[in-house]
Amino acid sequence: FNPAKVVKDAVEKAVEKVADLVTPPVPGAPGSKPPAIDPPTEPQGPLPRKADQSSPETRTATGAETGAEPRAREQHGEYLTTSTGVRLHDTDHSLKAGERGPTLLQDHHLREKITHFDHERIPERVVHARGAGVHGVFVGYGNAQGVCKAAFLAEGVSTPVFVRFSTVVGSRGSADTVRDTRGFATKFYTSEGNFDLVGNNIPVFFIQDGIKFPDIIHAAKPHPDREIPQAQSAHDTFWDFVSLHTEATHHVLWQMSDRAVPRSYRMMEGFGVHTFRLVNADGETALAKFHWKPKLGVHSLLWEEAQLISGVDPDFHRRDLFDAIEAGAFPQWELGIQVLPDTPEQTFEGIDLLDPTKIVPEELAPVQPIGLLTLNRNTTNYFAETEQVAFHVGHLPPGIDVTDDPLLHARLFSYVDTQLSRLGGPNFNQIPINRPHAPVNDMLRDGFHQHAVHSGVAPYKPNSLDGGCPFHAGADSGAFAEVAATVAASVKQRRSPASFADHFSQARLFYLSLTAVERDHVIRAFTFELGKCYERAIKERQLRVLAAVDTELCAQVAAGLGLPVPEQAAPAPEVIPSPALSQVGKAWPTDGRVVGIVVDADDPDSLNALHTLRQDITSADMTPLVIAARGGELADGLIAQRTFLTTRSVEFDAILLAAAPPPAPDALPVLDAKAGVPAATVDPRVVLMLQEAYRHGKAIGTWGGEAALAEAGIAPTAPGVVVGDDPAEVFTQVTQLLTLHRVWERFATTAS
Ligand code: HDE
Repeated sequence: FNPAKVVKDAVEKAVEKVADLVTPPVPGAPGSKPPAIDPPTEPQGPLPRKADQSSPETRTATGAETGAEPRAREQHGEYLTTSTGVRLHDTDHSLKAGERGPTLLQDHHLREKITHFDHERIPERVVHARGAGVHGVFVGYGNAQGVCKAAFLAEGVSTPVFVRFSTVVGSRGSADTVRDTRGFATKFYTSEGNFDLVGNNIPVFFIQDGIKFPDIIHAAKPHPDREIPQAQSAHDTFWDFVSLHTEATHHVLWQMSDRAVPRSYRMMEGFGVHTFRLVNADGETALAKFHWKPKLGVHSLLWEEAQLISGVDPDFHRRDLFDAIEAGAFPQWELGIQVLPDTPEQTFEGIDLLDPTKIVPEELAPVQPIGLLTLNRNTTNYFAETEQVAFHVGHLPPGIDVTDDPLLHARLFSYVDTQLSRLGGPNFNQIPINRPHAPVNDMLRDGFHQHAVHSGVAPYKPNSLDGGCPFHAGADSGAFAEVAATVAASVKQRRSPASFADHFSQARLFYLSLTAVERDHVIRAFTFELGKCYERAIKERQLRVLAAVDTELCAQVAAGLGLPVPEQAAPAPEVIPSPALSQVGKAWPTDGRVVGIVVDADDPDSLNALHTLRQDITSADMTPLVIAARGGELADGLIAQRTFLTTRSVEFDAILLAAAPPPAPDALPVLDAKAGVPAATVDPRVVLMLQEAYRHGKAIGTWGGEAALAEAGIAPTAPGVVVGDDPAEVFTQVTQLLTLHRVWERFATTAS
């Protein structure tokens, strides 16, 4: 094997393909011949463009074209150059005093290459560092115009968007499926300027006042001495803080629920969290909470699955999102609003709308859909787009205004401030991914990384030298025409209103709105997380908090920790549950689900009917993945996409067995063989796959794999197990099961 030859052959092939596009190097011209020793670096024709390699935008912040060659920064040019466009004939050898001599400082290309590399990283986000971004489009339904004049909500108006999903606590390289809140930030490039809806997948927050944000984040981040644990809340500092700071309790309940381990970004709700103020064309106002409702429903992983995936595929959510979009299964959400009257008290049905630890149950104020978001394009360059995108809760179009939520106000400061150090200066809105699609005509000048070449001499107002430009928009079309809302008290004070002191009623409301199996997950999550703490005093304190939420929850967690159940300090508040908060029991579309098909690579019978079956699965907008003992082509055109070595059950939503494959040579030896136990007849990795899939409540279907079920100890009559002769019929029944996400009957629950 000669890698250099492989590269050379590939290059030659590519050159032949595009020969007519290439200007050949002038033979014998100085610099046209590289050192003869290095075939892959010879100046050659361009490689064909990658299909997905469209260029970043070339528009300036003012909307004009730069005139630059649109593909100027693509990796498709004929010659490698320096950053100033000078052609290079060698990038593999530094300039040395002789073959074995010291490297020379005069080598500009060496220094430029290394210096630029040294500065490739920028500081990761202080929170939400791990993320995945994609492009899409939002189309308004037009029904919100009565309450909000924003142009992008008008009927049929199509607005480009960029969405970044994220975890909160982990570093940029941390695993996707950790227990955490997820960010759901959307940048709408509206005709009236950018609107950023910077939300989460949990509708409430840990704190009521932004001044405490550094406290909650310092507590949740890894311990400062050893920087462990990474991307976890299961440690002493987190539980120390939240057990002392009971306004976090409602968010903590959500964080310990299935919401904190989503099955996919495509299957999460999103929430604006704060109450916003909407303004219509007549200047009338209403208060509103924003919701994103996924078309695929809200679904989660089990905690054990999430933990396994963190090792097996730490990029699980990122991969899932990108693969779905690549396959054309575009995820969709409806944007919805709860519309609430804008009263001087800023409350609704006794709920303080300025308190971000409270929801308004959907049963009290329905979520009304006002537009459709479709995510349909992956990024071209992760750094340029996902890493450099800069959201800001203050990016609001005319018609959407802020309220006096003290959490929101601290955010209004923070999001610009953080970009100054993260993106290195005040001109981050000129970075292509942040550029508005509306014309920009500001008077902001100079600063680090200034990309615009501003003309004119009078970037100030009033002026006469630039003809008085730019002019003010009228109040009807301008943003920041703040509503003349009354400010309640004029005494300067560091205090919260009395209503903010209720820390438990909605935590209890959430818990009681869950089904028994979901409550069981909450109990286990608390028991797991507190079980990872070292300080007994912290666990006991958190148990006292749980006692204030629900006695049974507290008792179950105490039992798991082996600690006494504390006395309940006050009777639990009376609440009316909100069934809309539960994820279980509803049927949803199965689009984008992943179905694994286990086959026996050496049994042609098990491969029969697979072409048709795969077609059936694909036609149902799901992804079939064939799993065999070995990779490659198994039969005519039938490829094994996964092998027993490369996959675990956690990759699939359902498993179909076309056979009971015998142990392959690379399977681990069966440990009991020496003890005289009969050798396994089925590959132990298939047995493990089935046991895990069963334990995780996944649908299992088979025609010909009964022996594998038996070896896994799964009864053919068990709930969610379909045994038949006809693969198509088995698949139909499995699809039915998939609409409920899991076979919930399999879970014995401890919660009543
Ligand atoms: Fe953020 N938050 N946040 N946050 N937040 C950031 O901004 C902050 C809060 C949220 O994908 C930072 O550009 C403060 C609530 C998302 O790029 C920073 C407070 C909600 C993202 C910041 C909050 C969020 C961020 C870090 C308390 C849900 C990721 C990097 C007052 C409604 C955006 C950055 C992306 C990011 C500050 C509270 C959501 C430091 C001070 C509540 C989705 O500015």
